[in-house]
Amino acid sequence: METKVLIIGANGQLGSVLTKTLRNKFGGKNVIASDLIMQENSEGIFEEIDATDICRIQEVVVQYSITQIYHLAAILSAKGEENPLSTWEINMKTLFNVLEVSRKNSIDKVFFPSSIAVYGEDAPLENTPNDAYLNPATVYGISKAAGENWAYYYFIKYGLDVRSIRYPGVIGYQSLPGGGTTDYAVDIYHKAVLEEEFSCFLNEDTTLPMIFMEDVIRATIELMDTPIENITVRTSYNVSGISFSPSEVVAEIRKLYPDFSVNYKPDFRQDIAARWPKSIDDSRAAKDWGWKSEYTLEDITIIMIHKLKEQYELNSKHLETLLHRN
Ligand code: AKB
Repeated sequence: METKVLIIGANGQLGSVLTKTLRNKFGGKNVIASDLIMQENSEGIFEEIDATDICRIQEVVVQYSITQIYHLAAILSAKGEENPLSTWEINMKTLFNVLEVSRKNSIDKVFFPSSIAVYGEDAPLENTPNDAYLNPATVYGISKAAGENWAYYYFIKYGLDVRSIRYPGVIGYQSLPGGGTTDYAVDIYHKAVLEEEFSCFLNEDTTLPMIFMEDVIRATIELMDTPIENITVRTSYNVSGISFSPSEVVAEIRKLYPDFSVNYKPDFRQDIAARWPKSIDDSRAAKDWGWKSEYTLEDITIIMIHKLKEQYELNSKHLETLLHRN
């Protein structure tokens, strides 16, 4: 049977890039992007879906004879703390809806992203093992830890092939993150290219696990392509890219922008970051499906600066053309 993919949360930081990759892989007509609203520049097949509405998910799944679902919609760590109960409600309800529709429609494979946010102070925070104790301190982390267990439950009880990765902070030039504790690591590159001062909401020495967009997309596809018998982790796989602190990324950026200026104003996100791992042991992913990250901080910095410069120059040329059109 032909693979037909539904992406829920396709407008997001990862969703927008993953949608393009999956369209290249499976063909445009076989990948249905969805989110709360359709964006003006949206390309390809798009359906508006509020994932808290199970009937709407069911409708789209039947309409397109969907065989795989990527459920990327969630409220992230920092934003989630503004309203813990509604974050829990949204993150869990959307997951249950996806799991239930998938079970009832015999969906082949489901992808559910988890996060390094599932860990807390009781795990070793250096080289954190896949099966370390989980005591998350944010509602986002609690919802991801619970989600991992529900993924496991649906696999054991119903044989639903749910696969998951604990994403580190994702860095990419293609899209912007929103509401996360690791968002600074994208914003900082935008400020550098715009030659503006950067105000960092974390302390300069706060080391966190991060991953480049190209790596995280490849990890997701590799996991989804892995033969079912090789998958031994049914909660979620640790996947590591690189680890760095704000001061380390600043040092890299200053190799290209020596005058780049930064001030540190740690806020509530510092307390979240302080309880997260500094580095991740991803040996289970390496063993089961050959995972290996390909980008260093130096690589990421060079690519981010180059691509963002290109984008800002293109945008200002486009603006000039628009201004002088009449
Ligand atoms: C966040 O900062 O909340 C996310 C994550 C690490 O899951 N980027």
